[in-house]
Amino acid sequence: MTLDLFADLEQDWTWREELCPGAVVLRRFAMPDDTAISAALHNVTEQAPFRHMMTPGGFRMSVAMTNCGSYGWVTDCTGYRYDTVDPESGKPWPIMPGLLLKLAQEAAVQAGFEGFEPDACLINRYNPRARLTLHQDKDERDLNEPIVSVSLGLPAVFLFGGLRRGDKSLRVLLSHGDVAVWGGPARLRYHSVLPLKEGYHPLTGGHRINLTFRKAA
Ligand code: MD6
Ligand code: FE
Repeated sequence: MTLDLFADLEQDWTWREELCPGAVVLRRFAMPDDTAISAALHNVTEQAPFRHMMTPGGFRMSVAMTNCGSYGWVTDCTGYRYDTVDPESGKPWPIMPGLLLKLAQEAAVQAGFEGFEPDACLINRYNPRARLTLHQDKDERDLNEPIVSVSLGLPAVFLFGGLRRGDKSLRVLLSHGDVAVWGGPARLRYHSVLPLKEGYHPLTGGHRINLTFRKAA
């Protein structure tokens, strides 16, 4: 009797929410590893600190960013690109920690995308009021590959739109440990993150951290 009770409880630690064909949120999927993920991220940001990049239009991004993996996403006055080198240091981006790679691959499989081999992990850090304006992710070479997005720390409202800029969007609250995976028919959907509300989270303090794993090259 007791054993059955535990078996039921153990199935409730993560659950899935389909947003639309090709997009799913695996709720709390990253939570069991959160402290180890945080330690791995500190190691990365010691080598490649967070910085506020400039958009091609000349605006300083409110979200601070860095990368790990063979390729890093960068923006400057010349445009957006993936680069093997951190422009701040002139050195390759830090290696993608094995724990992060494994997490991204397990999430991709759970979402129905087999054989995902990410070579880029963009790390976003949100302070209160930081936000991400409406965009599509289309700088990757093979748009058949999904994106795996891990949220840590303070929650944020994610707006998940359609294939055209003006399409109506879905409001999704992304909380600590949630992993969103999208690809296939959802891969080019517009999306944005609303300004972060102030708060405190035991793991990240006053921040939200988001990791997006992609196959860039
Ligand atoms: C964020 N994420 O959640 C920003 N893009 O901080 C993204 O822009 C994003 O979460 C593509 C796929 C998943 C994402
Ligand atoms: Fe995006």
